[in-house]
Amino acid sequence: MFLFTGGCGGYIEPSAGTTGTIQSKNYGTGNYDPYTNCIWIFQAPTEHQVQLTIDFVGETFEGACADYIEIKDGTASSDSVLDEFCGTFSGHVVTSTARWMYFRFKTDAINATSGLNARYTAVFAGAVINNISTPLQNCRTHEFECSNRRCMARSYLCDGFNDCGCDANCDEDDCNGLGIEKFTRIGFSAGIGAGMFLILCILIYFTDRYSKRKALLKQQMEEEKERRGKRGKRDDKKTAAKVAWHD
Ligand SMILES: [Ca+2]
Ligand SMILES: [Ca+2]
Repeated sequence: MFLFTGGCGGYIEPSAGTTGTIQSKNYGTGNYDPYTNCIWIFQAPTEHQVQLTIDFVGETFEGACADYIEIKDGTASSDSVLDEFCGTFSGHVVTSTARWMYFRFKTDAINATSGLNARYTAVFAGAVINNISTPLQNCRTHEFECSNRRCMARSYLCDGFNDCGCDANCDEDDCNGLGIEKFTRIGFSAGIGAGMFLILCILIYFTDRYSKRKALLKQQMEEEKERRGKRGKRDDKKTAAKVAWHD
């Protein structure tokens, strides 16, 4: 039986007697992409190891790896290095110590070549390997589980960077193509909303102040009118009294 796994990164369970293939983008028809970060996690059946046979052409620059393969002896980037290489390899065989393998294809910003073609299978090793290396962990409730079974903080979702190391059902998938722009747009909208709210508050403040001032003036005018009315009545009584005395 033969399986082909396309795309960038994923979770694969190889089995004995079955061979599958993973490839970098455009393998056989062109060059891989810049800024590639593809991570495959393999889990073989109990008492089996993961085995890869790798064909690879990756860019080197001044004797150092620019685009490279990194293989860890477990499921996490923190596990011990099993193999790491760039340049040209054909039929390069790598076997995990235990049931798990972390496989990463990473490239820089410029210059690409034909890339990666690797065949995977599971080989029987016996019970001796079962408790070696890091078993696959379940993600915690506050984490996002990538399709390659890596666990990622939810703050890494849709931030424009491929943190999971895969493209389908991963942290930058289903973001409506917005990435960082989405947050810029949200920030811009929030800024406009806050500005409009501030203007509304200022308008309410001055309208309320004007209404109170108008009511106070009206009250003062009525009080003054009332005072003048009382004073006028007193003056009329005095005048009437003077007239009576002269008479
Ligand atoms: Ca490159
Ligand atoms: Ca991300």
